[in-house]
Amino acid sequence: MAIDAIARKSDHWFKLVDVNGDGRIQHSDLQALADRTLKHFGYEKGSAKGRRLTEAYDRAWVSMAEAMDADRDEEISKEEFRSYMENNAKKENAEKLLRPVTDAEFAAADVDDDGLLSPSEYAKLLQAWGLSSSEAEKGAGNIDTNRDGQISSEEYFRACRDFFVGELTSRTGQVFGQVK
Ligand SMILES: [Ca+2]
Ligand SMILES: [Ca+2]
Ligand SMILES: [Ca+2]
Repeated sequence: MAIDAIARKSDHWFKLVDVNGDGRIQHSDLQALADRTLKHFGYEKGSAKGRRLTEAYDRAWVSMAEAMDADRDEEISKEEFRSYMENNAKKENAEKLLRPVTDAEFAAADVDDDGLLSPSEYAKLLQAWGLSSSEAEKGAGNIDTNRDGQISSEEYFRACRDFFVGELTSRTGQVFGQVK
C-alpha cells in the first residue's frame, strides 16, 4: 500500500484515540476512551459490558505497547504508530489483537442485545469517539457488506481489520469517519 495512504489512516485513527490530545497515545488515553464510551451509552463501569470494555482496552494497551512502543517509554508516538502500520500490521495478527477489542466494543454498542448493530447503534459508538452523526452514518452504511441494514460482529471486525491492514478504499476509509 502507498506510504501516503498508510500515513493518512494512521494519523486519522491516532487523533481519535489520543483523547488528551498531547500527540502520543498512553494507557490513560485508552482508559479515557473506554470511560467516554461507557458514559455515552449510560453503562456503569462495574456493569458486565463496562468491565468487558475496560478489560479489553487494558489488554489492548499491553499488546499495543509491546508491538509499537519501540523506545519503551510507555507512550506510542505518531511515528511509532506509523512505523507499525507500515511494517508490521498484518492480516494474520488481527484476529488475536483486534477481535477481543471489536467484540467488546460491539457488545457495548449492541444496546438491545439482539446480536446485531443497527445503523443507529453503530453511529452511537462512533459518536462516543467524537465523530459527528453524519460521519457515523456514512461509516455504518459502508460496513454493512451484505446490505441487510444491520452490522454483524463479523462485519464490524472485518471492517476494523481492513482499516488497519487493507487498502484505503471508500469502504475502509470511512470505518472510523472519513480519512482525509
Ligand atoms: Ca495522549
Ligand atoms: Ca514510545
Ligand atoms: Ca442491536
